[in-house]
Amino acid sequence: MKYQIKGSALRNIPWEDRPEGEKGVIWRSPHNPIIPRDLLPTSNSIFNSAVVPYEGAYAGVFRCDNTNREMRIHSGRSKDGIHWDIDEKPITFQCDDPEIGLFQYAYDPRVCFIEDRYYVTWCNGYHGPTIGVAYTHDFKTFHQLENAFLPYNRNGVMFPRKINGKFAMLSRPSDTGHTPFGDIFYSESPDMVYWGKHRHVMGRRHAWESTKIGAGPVPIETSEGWLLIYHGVLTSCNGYVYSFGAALLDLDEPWKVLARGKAYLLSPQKQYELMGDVPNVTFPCAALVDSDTNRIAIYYGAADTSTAIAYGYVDDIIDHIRNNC
Ligand code: BMA
Repeated sequence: MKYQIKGSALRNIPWEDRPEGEKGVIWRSPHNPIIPRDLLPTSNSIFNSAVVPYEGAYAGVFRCDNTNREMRIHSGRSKDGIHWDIDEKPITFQCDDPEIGLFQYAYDPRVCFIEDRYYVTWCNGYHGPTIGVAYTHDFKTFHQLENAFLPYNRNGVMFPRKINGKFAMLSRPSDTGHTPFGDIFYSESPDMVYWGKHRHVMGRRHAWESTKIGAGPVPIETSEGWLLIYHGVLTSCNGYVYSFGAALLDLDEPWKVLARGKAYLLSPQKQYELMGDVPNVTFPCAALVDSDTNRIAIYYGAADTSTAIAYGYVDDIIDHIRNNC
């Protein structure tokens, strides 16, 4: 291994070796999609979801749009990170303030362990989309906090530790619609209530991300900087195409981009990515890493319909970023 990952060993990380003939930096599971759209009796689709190691196994928060086509997030558990038990009922948040607790919709969750608890951030309906925040210790009771930002915002992704003594989050200011623009920003908070010191991190640059970008999984701390996997969108004559790529951010000042891959890591190419409720979407929201082997398993939503997984090595992704700047 060339590079160090800061974090724990994860011996039971989901893994399948690179299939013969596979040329990409990362590769898909041949068993994709690992979570089918109809896993729940009332699910129209299960995608753009977040998983974390939990008590020797895995837990997660899943975007399950229901057969009313309402967007909800559900808690789930898994022994192996592949086969999931997802609660049939959506998460109901405990919240002291009825103004914040008034639920409209929830989608695209991320989960981040910091210090002693798991923080969940998601796209929360509050007079338009903004970043909802909650924490849980057990994936049963979820305590909702203040929304992090004013509407309109999406893709709120926390860093897994305080940076310079403050909680830190990436986000992507947006609009009420499908947002034909979008750069990634950094904000910090002393208390998970008040967010400020906003910094521009990066905007659109390469062809595959020429319309907008948004942070994906929780950034991974490495000896080379924060590894950020992010989605990028291009507008084709047929609509949006969602791929994902990677960048390295400075460890102490994460709004400074050290390097950014020119080519995507993965783009919609398989049937389950090309066809579904929204065609041509690969949308990563979580990654598991094993600091002993530098293996990474990336979870991504496929065509706004099902959930898929891709594997690789963090070292190869870092080399891809640097060799392809
Ligand atoms: C974005 C979000 C994502 C979705 C994507 C493609 O704006 O709504 O949840 O995957 O569009 O439809």
